[in-house]
Parts: sequence; C-alpha cells; structure tokens
Amino acid sequence: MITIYGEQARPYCQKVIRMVNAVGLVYTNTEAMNDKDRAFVATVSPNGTTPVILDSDNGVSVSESNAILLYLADKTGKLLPGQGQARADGYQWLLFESTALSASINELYHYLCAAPMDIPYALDRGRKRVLRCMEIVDKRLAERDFLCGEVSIADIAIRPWTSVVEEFTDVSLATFSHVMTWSRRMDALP
Ligand SMILES: N[C@@H](CCC(=O)N[C@@H](CS)C(=O)NCC(=O)O)C(=O)O
Repeated sequence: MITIYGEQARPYCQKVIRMVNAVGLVYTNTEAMNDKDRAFVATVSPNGTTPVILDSDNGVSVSESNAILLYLADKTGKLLPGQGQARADGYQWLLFESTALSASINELYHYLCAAPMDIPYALDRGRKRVLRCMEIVDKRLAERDFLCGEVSIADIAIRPWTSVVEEFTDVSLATFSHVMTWSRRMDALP
C-alpha cells in the first residue's frame, strides 16, 4: 500500500495519483493532514513540500514528485522508458517538466494570484514562457503518440499541467491540437 500525503487536486499530487493508478498499485491519499502527518512530511521532504509517499511494503518514503515517479517505476518495472535513446528522452522530458513547464506555470500563477501588485512585465514574460513550453510539447507530440514513443513517466509528469494552461494564459488548449489528442489518450489509461 502506498500512502500519498498531499492535496489530491494539485498537479504535483495528480502526477503521483495518475502513476499509482497506471501501474496498478493500491494507495490511500492523506489529504487532510493532522499534526503527525505534517511532522512526517517535514522529516521526509527536505523542502517541506508535498507530495510525499510512504511505501508500506518496505517502509521507503520519498518526496519530490518526479523522484516519486522514478521510485514507483523502479518498484514496478512499469512506465520507465526503455534503454538507450528512449531512456535518455525520458530523463530529458522529466526534467523539462520540472525545470521549464511546471516552473513557468508556478511563476505565472504567483504573479497572477499572489503578487501584491500587477507587474505587466512579469505577467507577459510568464505567459510567454508557459506558451512556449506548450508549443514544445505540442511539436513533440505531432510525431508520436507519447513523449518517448511508449507511454512513460514523462507523460504522467506533464499531463496534469496541461489542464491548467488555459485558465492561466487565456489561450484555449485547442490551440495545441496534438496535446489535446494526447490528453484524451492519457485520460483513457487506468
Ligand atoms: N518540486 C516539488 C514541488 C512540490 C510543491 O510545490 N508542492 C506544494 C503543494 S502542491 C507545496 O508543498 N507547497 C508548499 C511550499 O512550497 O512550502 C515536487 O515536484 O514535488
């Protein structure tokens, strides 16, 4: 049994929930955390962030959503891209998700919803960076069904973010037609 600590609706937690479902693991989601849960998260996550998981099979705990995806792929032997180029592509797109796509969406979210004042330069820059990431993913998916050929943790990591792009940028997701088709493909997985 995998215990997932974190708010289910958040994209980072969604990545982990999609992963456990796709690889067929049983999980429980500890969404409303009590003091003991919060203390546990603080011990496991160097940055104090969720999601965090605890694997009751072996007592292993992991934080950082992409580290969790890698751990679960290793544990089950599923959704890790194959060898050679496919494996390298998997690492590349996983890091693209954390350093470009989710980073730019989080930055834009901050300037849209949390900054104490409107900063047009920051909003414009954030919006452009998010849309550029979407163009990159759309172009990649124009030539293949999944980012690394077969479905993998790279797809699992990216899928939750594509749901929030429209809301934050005011650009319809339909603009990215290959992402739209891929999203439906992803949502048909277990
Ligand atoms: N790099 C982390 C980021 C996770 C993250 O930002 N989680 C949010 C909740 S969705 C959080 O814990 N925020 C509280 C904080 O940053 O202190 C990951 O991939 O898991």
